[in-house]
Amino acid sequence: MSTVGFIFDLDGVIVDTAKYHYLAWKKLANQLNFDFTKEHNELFKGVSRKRCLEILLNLAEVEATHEQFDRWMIEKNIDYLAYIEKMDESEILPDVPEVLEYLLKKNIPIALGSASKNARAILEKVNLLHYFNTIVDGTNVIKAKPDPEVFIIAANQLGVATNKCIVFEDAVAGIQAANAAEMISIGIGDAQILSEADYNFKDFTEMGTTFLEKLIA
Ligand code: B16
Ligand code: MG
Repeated sequence: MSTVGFIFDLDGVIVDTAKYHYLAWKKLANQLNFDFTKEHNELFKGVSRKRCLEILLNLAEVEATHEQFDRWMIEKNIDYLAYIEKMDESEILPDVPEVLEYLLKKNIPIALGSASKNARAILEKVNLLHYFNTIVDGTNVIKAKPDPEVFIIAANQLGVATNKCIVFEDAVAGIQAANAAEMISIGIGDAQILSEADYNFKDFTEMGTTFLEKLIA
């Protein structure tokens, strides 16, 4: 059993897929005659697809049958996947490959802990899949963040004690999930929004290997 394990969220930590979620949700919102803005999209970060649609329908004050709801979920995902299809390595956020390479060289186990059901396909598109010892995503998890389930499953699959896991997250619900799992939480993004995190960095360029060494030690 390795002493420590690292768990990465996907959207907002490894790649910025929020912009594609935004475009796909906006298209659906237009059909519902609702003006979906970037501020609305902030509410969707780290939140499951189903919950996003529930929030959108509430905002738009639209009622849907089960069949309609399911159809909109599928339509949104088809539009989103069309954007994902065009992704490549240029979309990886700064210094992510360097951090993954550093951990790999030190034989530190790495997991993905994401709400997305498209996580594996995205990692394949940007050519990072091989770094991950395990992928825990929206296809394996019942309880969404801020529930710690996703990160606890990841720790178990890595064979690392939960209190020896370090989580990188860009969403408040994700930081809360990591804290609830008693893991070390690292906020990537706005430190004010992610104030519940144990540590904060704007992005990985700000972090440096000295900090990683300290965490591993
Ligand atoms: P999908 P993360 C999350 O990814 C996104 O932040 C969130 O906006 C999205 O609704 C969710 O994945 C589900 O994505 O529709 O692809 O299953 O931040 O948990 O990596
Ligand atoms: Mg995220």
